[in-house]
Amino acid sequence: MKGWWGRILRVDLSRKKYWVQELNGEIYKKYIGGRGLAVKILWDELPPGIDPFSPHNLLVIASGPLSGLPLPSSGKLVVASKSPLTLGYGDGNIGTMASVHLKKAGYDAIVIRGASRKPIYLYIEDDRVEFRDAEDLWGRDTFETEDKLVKEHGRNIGTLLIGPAGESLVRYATIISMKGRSGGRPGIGAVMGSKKLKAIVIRGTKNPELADEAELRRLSEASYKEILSKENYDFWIRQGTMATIVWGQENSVLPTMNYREAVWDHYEEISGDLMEKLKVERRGCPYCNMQCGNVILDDRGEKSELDYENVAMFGSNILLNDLRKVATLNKLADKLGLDTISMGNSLGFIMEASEKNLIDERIEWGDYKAAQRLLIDTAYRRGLGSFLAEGVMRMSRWLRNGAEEFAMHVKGLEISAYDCHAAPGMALAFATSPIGAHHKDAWLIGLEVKMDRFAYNEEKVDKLIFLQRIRGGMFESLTTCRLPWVELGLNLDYYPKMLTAATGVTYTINDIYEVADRIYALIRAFWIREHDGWNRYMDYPPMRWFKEPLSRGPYTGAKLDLEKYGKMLNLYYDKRGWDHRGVPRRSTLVKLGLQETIPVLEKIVGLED
Ligand code: PTT
Ligand code: SF4
Repeated sequence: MKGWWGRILRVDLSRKKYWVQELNGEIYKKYIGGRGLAVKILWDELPPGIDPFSPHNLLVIASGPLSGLPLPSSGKLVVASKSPLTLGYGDGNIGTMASVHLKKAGYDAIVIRGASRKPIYLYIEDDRVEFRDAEDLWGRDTFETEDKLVKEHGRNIGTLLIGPAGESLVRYATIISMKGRSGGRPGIGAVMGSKKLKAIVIRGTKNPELADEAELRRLSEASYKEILSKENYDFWIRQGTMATIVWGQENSVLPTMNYREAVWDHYEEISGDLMEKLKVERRGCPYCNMQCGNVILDDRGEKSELDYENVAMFGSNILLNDLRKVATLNKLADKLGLDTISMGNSLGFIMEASEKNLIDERIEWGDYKAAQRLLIDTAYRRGLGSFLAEGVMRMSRWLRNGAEEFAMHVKGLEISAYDCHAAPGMALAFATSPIGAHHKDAWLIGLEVKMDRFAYNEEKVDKLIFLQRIRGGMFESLTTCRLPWVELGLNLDYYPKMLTAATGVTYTINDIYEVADRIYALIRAFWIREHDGWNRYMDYPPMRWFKEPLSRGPYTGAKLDLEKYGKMLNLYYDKRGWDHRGVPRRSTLVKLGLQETIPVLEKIVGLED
């Protein structure tokens, strides 16, 4: 096999055993790698209905045939599990040297089962795997932990680790690497914590055999060069994702006051333009020549790496109009190992619950001190922080009295930073994202602002499926960063060509679409299997966007239309070959070669032809 190793490292933390599983080429052809490999393993091996915190849950660390190779922005990895936040399929994508070292160590993926009784970390060096004591690391933040591991093992390693939030099983704890890269929004860090696994350290020294090295080198040189030649390269290097603050304001999608509004008078105080003036450093993921990690000093003088989502969620969404203070909350989240989007969302939710007298404590909008305290208390599950650690869906069910209408999530995953009162297509993108409300699979809003904003039409559905195939299917299984294509317009044709040059298997873009559709249908089957009472309303965005119109900005009065949304959702299902309950049809499953799901789904929901 070329491009892939055909080897999965299997680790059992309960028995402190490991072994290597050899896989044949068929599974790789069908799923490519990354997310595809992860969902196939989770579907095949997880006992249905398990508690995500039980030792039976699996932690899958999966690379793809292009990740970790010297190709544009390839230093990425998928981390996946059954999510403790959503109880469905959960994954995240993290930029990390662990991607490069995993490839060099000779594995396509690591699959971890069981749980240790005491804190441990894994040290993997090619074929050698050690279970190391982590008592001294447990309780430390992610930055200290990284420092300690580097001191012990040297700089030439890749790390994946958790902070106090993962240890305390905060349902949206993430995995952190390289002091500030984060992955696994749906609580993949908490799964790692439930296994008492503080860190994974990888060092690899080998190179995989590639089908056509010369061609891959040629594609690599050409694509790196094309990236540098792009018109908006300089602006990207200056602002990265932070340019989205001004864009969000101009297009009325900037989440404001827990997604009550979509514009904010103080947006300039958290903008990319201001960030540029404060910038002290730029960072990024391995093998990237368009690095987008913009670092400023926070209000305590510490370096903090900003991205749009983090700033919008800790800025406009909670009405905190000071970029340095926002940077402090962001830095704390990285150190503690909390997802910034879910944390910012949970803060917005609790501020609104306080305003509506649904909780005893008074927490004002924009209260920086309270936000800081709550963030730390969440990571350690202290007092009200323990409530926030459950995420907005669970908090709202507990509070009742209308709280569910302003709990901004889909399927339990908090919405990322785009208001959708005036963006039905993006609302559908959030609602049908395979991990719950995340923009990663389809940032439809970028296209929707150039279309008829209020249309619920076929064009939007087609574009949504196209984006899901490319972003959620191709990039998540290759596994490389999608931003060279999304932000700078790198020619998409490079990717099937690189895939073919690496593996020797000929892939056209249509072959990749088919893999993507297979991955989507299998993830959907996983959700249906794991969720009692699956129904189409799990594919709906929060009620706030249907019921409470915007009261400010160019789209004052805008809200979503329930009936039109339902029709657009049906169209989406039809195009995917799913019935109007959101269940893949038998014929679709057969066409995609997912026969193994048929008896299971037949028994749970019954299948339509
Ligand atoms: C991603 C989500 C995002 S998406 C952001 S900012 W973004 C938040 N970043 C967080 C952070 O930082 N610290 C923290 N404690 N929590 C955070 N939560 C949020 O997590 C990220 C970049 C970005 S920055 C984006 S869009 C792109 N995402 C990609 C993706 O999903 N797939 C892919 N093939 N390429 C991508 N490229 C870009 O990567 P999740 P990262 Mg990420 C600090 O993790 O779970 O997928 O959620 O990994 O290495 O930090 O790179 O405006
Ligand atoms: Fe990482 Fe940004 Fe480069 Fe993507 S563009 S690989 S997120 S630094």
